[in-house]
Amino acid sequence: MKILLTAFEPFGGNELNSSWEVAVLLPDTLANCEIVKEKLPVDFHTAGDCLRSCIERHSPNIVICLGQSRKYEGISVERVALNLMDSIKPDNGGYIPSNETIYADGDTAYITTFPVRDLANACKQKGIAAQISNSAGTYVCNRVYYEALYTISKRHLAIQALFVHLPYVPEQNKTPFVDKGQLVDGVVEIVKTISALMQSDDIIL
Ligand code: PCA
Repeated sequence: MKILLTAFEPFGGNELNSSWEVAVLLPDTLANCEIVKEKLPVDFHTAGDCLRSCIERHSPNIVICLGQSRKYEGISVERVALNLMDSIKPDNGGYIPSNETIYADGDTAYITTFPVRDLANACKQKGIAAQISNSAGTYVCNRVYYEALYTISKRHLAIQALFVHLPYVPEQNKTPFVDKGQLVDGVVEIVKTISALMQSDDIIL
């Protein structure tokens, strides 16, 4: 199986993005999966197209998108993507959307088909702080998650997608932060759990 794993470039004046710092430390193969990594721009106008072309180029079975968020002290397994772009801060291109729909022909929201509670629990069982989140926000991470779930739904693709938000890493000198190794272990646990699910009959594509 092939996993497309995306993470983001830095944004909002940060020199690093914890999602990419963690992505580069993940192995290229794990639990019978090949992991292909791609860095996405923090740009409302290009991030969606970028994600979609990564899906077309790599034909993955699974898409896992990582992003940075200061909202939680642990790993946040995101359940929902909203058909909405709304921000008070600019993206890296200087754009500030206000209450904009992403796709007029898209659902109000898409929900991942992955069992988010099981994935958060898999992390917790290894002593890694994790929780479910029912909103990936309305900034670029949500934009990318929406693109993944919209594309899968509209094209009837046999792919499943998940978004995972990570807190800062200590090198960023911001709070909340979690040790890089712990975040890597958490994402590894999520990949292992997903791989086991996909190879059992528990998820029917
Ligand atoms: N976090 C932002 C966008 C890029 C990132 O890493 C977000 O939560 O929308």
